[in-house]
Amino acid sequence: MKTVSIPRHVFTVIASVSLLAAAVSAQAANWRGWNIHPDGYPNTEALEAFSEAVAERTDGRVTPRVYNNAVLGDQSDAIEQTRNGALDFANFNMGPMGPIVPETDVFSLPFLFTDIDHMHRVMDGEIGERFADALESKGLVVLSWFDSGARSIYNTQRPIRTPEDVRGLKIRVMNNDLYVQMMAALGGNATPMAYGEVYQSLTTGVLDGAENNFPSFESSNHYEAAGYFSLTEHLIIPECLCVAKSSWDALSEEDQEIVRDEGMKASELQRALWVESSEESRQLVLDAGVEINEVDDKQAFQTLMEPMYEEFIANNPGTGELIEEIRAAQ
Ligand code: BDP
Repeated sequence: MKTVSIPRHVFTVIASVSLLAAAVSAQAANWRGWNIHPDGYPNTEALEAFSEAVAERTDGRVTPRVYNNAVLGDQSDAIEQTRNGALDFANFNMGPMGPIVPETDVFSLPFLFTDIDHMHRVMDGEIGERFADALESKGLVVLSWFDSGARSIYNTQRPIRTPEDVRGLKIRVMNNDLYVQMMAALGGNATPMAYGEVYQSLTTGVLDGAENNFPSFESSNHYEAAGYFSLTEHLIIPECLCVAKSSWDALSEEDQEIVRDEGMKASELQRALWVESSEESRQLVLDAGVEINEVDDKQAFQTLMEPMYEEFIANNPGTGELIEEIRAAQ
């Protein structure tokens, strides 16, 4: 057999070319991003602006792409997929985050924040950093916090003015046991269900109602089925723009800085768009014939939900002080 001798320098060249190729491919990260909302929703716009800016500023080393309408799975699945690096980034609500990162359960306590500004003060400060650390220890790097307004109850049956009006209604909630407790406190029956299944359940009568903010009530078309929107405003829940820890760790320091900076900008954009979109959606559903009512005695709702706090604090030692700190940031 004839042996061909290859000069040593050829090996060196081949080795360095393949090293280079490996380095380049390790750097070119095609990020897949999960998004539950449709085109045009404030969060979608912010995620898209983030993706474009990151691709541009990293010269294509990181190319994020957003998949809308939860096509990559429902929210609880997507949280797991992002934690294990199957997905690279996402916008998550802290409601369904609770079962995975228990520290975030505190946000699912009704009437915790008095208004959006209060929520911003908490999330943009030192307390917010503590939550970011908790998420990071579970594999999610928080770039910034998004708004999701205040959630109110809507249904197909009647306006909710007092807690008695909730009695017996089947209300869809997000995936977190605290919401089951919350609805039970009002005498309603909570049904945890994936967001994407709610529309049909409302139209077929499997559900009487659900609870959400105006932009989601509108963009999910739930308003077509549920004609009564009652401003209970019982939950103000922050959302994160999160990156999978493994995707984050694979970035150079320079790229991490770009991604973080664009994450912050995405949140500024989302918050600005949120204000406009909430008003537009309110008007749109009103024009479509939805009856919107103020709830004069919110205290009545709050009083019934208050025992949730005692139980929560008893089950989660240390949270009493945290709740006090959050309230003090009012
Ligand atoms: C929307 C949130 C989204 C939730 C959805 C829901 O932005 O993250 O999944 O409500 O109710 O307002 O499931």
